[in-house]
Amino acid sequence: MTDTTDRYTFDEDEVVVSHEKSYAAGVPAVLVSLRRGLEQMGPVRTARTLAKLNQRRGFDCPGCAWPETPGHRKHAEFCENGAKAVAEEATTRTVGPEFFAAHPVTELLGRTDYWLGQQGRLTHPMVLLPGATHYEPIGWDEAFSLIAGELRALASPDEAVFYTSGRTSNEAAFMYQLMIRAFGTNNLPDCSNMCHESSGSALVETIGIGKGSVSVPDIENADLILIAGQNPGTNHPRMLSTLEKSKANGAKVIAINPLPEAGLLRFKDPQKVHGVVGDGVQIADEFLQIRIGGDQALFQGLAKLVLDAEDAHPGTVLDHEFLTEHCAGWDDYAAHIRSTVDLDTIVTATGLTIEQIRQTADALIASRRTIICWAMGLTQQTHGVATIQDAVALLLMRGMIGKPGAGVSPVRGHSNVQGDRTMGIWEKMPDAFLDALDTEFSITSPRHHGLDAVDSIRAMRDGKASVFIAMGGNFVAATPDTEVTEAALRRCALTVQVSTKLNRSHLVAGRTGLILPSLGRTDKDVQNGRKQQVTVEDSMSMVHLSRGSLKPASEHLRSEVAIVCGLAQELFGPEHPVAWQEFMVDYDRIRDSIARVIPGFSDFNTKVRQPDGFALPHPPRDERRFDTTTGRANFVVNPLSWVPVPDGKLILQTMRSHDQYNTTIYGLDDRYRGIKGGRRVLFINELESPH
Ligand SMILES: Nc1nc2c(c(=O)[nH]1)N[C@H]1C(S)=C(S)[C@@H](COP(=O)(O)OP(=O)(O)OC[C@H]3O[C@@H](n4cnc5c(=O)[nH]c(N)nc54)[C@H](O)[C@@H]3O)O[C@H]1N2
Ligand SMILES: Nc1nc2c(c(=O)[nH]1)N[C@H]1C(S)=C(S)[C@@H](COP(=O)(O)OP(=O)(O)OC[C@H]3O[C@@H](n4cnc5c(=O)[nH]c(N)nc54)[C@H](O)[C@@H]3O)O[C@H]1N2
Ligand SMILES: [Mo]
Repeated sequence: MTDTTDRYTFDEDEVVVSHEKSYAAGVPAVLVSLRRGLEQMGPVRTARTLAKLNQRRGFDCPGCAWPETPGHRKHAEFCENGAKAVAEEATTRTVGPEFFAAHPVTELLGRTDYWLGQQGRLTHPMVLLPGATHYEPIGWDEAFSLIAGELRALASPDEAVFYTSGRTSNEAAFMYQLMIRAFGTNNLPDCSNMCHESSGSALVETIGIGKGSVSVPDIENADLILIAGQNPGTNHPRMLSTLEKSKANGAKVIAINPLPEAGLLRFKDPQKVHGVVGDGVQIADEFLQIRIGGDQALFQGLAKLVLDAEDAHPGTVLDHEFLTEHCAGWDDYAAHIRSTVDLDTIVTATGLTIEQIRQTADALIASRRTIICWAMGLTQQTHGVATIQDAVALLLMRGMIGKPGAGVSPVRGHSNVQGDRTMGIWEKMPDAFLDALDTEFSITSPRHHGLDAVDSIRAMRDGKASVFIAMGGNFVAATPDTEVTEAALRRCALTVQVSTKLNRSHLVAGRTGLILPSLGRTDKDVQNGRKQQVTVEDSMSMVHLSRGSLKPASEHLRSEVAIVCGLAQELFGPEHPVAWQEFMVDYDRIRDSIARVIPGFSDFNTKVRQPDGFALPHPPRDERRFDTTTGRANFVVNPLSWVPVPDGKLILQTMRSHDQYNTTIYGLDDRYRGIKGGRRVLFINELESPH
């Protein structure tokens, strides 16, 4: 899963393997959430925290980007893994100056990611000075002047790189990108580069906006839902409650996955009587156990069968009106599918039977409202963009976008990763955004594009960038090619990590390393005597408030907004056109600026105070308008890619265990897969590969 080299110690004592679970959630899920809460925070804080999770006057769950149910919220609107995410953050354990004095960095490097995370919340700004063996405390002012000094010493602002993880609030993200662009660079890599980047690329080209087009009520009212390359039981457990409603309303669910994941098979809602005593609800009606990397073949094969059906009964299968009025490239696409798709190859590439593929095509043809959901099982394929574009084509053929109960649903990961992009965390924001930013703040943003995560690593490796600043996340452990990334960071003059918890990235520092401890989602944020609240955007473009309420782990923590504004004041001095101090003490002021810069946010402060917040505009969903190069929804012709396997070879896939959050390890048990006491496991199918 994460680190595989012998440079790291492993946690395992004894790995115990038992049977995998055939259902997700249920009573054990409740017990596990309570146990993790009690271990980390004790009874009072556990009760207070879980009561506020995802409630209207509470905080947004830092677990995932699945939306809250609009209207009525259940008393406990969270899941086992949300509770674990909260326990991880709201823990009462702390890591302060004494800890760093006792543990040299070289010793910490030998610890596992699990051990590092278990030590507790960071409490003080810390610095690792050139040549030093230990981190030592540093004041905030001194830290800011150190960073500003290094930034000002660069030959060009493009020699600095500013990373963002997806938990950063809209307000912090907006101020952060403003500071970076006022400084003069677009070097804004983010965790999305490793995550749903391919969804964004595929969707912008096809429908003109890189976001999903459905809402929770759409999912609840669909006829047919395809769930491809996603494991909601572990990663978006609240999605299972929504799917349960879809099923009650008559929806058919087809899961497309090489693994029979527990949550896709059966779900026991621990908040309902039947979830406690019964067998739970069967989620997937059909399970297509696809070969790894075979999804594009499946989608093209389905397109072929849908076309064949149209040919057999002209005018009855395709949505000709939608194709004529709203689409471009259909004729070329249809010709491509007709002339290149060979069903024998599709069967080989997908590992499915022709009957399974035909039944799926029949379901698509019968459905009046179809949604396709997907996540990392598609996005992280080398041909992910093409695969997603072929999935979109299947929907477009039948007019399944911009109407209730139908559309595209890339299910996002980090709880505000979508909002961060909306706020301008992207290395290639369009000029319209930059123009509006410049007008609002009287600055001049650079127009040349910046570096994404991989190009940032290359630039640091090659000595072309030498200051690295991260707003959250764990860059060395999350990016591909750990060794190269570590060497790249060590080459930097300065690395800065704004973090809540200790992780490996703190131990792989540049000549000077800084750790700046920040408030998290659950913490109370008071600026200038006034309690502040932040906003987030979920996977379905709903924007709403989040208010932390817990006493912070230390008086030295600062909010991400305060850290950005404090650094900007030091970097730009008092004469700067941006009123950093005023934004720092009143987040409503930030929202007023966002309202003027970003389309869809007018009256932001008023609208976001409505009970469920508000939905951002989505042209394809709202009015079947497609802001693409052609002004229409585009069919894109992609040659077929799949992964042929030579005889005697197997394909390896990786996945998250049930007890981790990206690089954060909550524990060593994966109860859904029947593994206890270890994470470094290799599952091998005893059946010989048929191909
Ligand atoms: N508890 C918990 N929650 C999380 C996270 C976490 O780590 N832990 N991470 C958050 C983040 S940032 C994200 S992006 C999401 C991730 O959410 P998911 O995308 O659901 O996460 P993965 O565990 O990577 O699941 C990928 C699924 O794709 C399947 N798969 C692998 N290869 C293929 C393939 O070739 N084709 C198909 N069709 N399927 C394939 C795998 O078997 C697996 O079920 O979860 C978010 N929520
Ligand atoms: N090995 C491995 N690599 C992966 C993945 C994986 O599952 N395993 N998943 C991939 C995916 S889909 C994604 S999205 C990326 C994620 O990449 P990242 O976002 O960089 O990684 P995370 O593990 O989510 O980051 C965890 C760290 O964020 C910090 N943190 C948590 N909450 C806050 C907060 O509120 N504020 C601040 N400032 N810091 C906070 C903590 O210090 C914690 O150690 O990783 C990708 N790479
Ligand atoms: Mo992600």
